[in-house]
Amino acid sequence: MAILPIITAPDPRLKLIAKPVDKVDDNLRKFLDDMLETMYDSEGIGLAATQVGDLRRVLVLDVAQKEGGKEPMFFINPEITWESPEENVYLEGCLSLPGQFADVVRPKTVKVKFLDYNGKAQEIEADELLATCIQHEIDHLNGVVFVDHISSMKRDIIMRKLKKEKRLAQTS
Ligand code: GNR
Ligand code: NI
Repeated sequence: MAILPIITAPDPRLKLIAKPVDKVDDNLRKFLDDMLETMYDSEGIGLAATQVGDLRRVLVLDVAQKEGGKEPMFFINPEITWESPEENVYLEGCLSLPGQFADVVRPKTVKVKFLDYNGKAQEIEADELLATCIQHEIDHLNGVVFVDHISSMKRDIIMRKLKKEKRLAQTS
């Protein structure tokens, strides 16, 4: 197991489009285990491969984390097959935009098909926080971050803060 460095914005690698995985093998499972360890270490509830500089279409989630017991979930080649017309607003954050938060509107419920940790095809219906988190992570695989869903004025304020923080971190 290993903790992987997380890429923070602005960084061109966060805009890359991930490529589908063609085989679920031990090499991929080792990477998924490392992603999960990285996510827990950073106290996140989700992590997409894009955030650790890898272009495979995989993500890990654990939205139960805050209530105690661990409930890791692994999604390989996830695809949203249905979105509810009903929407929901969540105050979102992102490990790649540290310290930044904004309200994001998304479909409240989605159906997602994917391959699981063993390479078996699955389809689930996700609601509320799980639905928000899955959509946030699939966005990462498509080079999209949560601030791409908010007004350009709010996005500019957040991106300016992140650029300034990076500049300060480099020159200190
Ligand atoms: O840890 C995270 N919390 C979170 C809160 C609300 C909506 C989405 C998220 S995902 C985020 C971890 C992360 O950046 N995943 O890409
Ligand atoms: Ni994120």
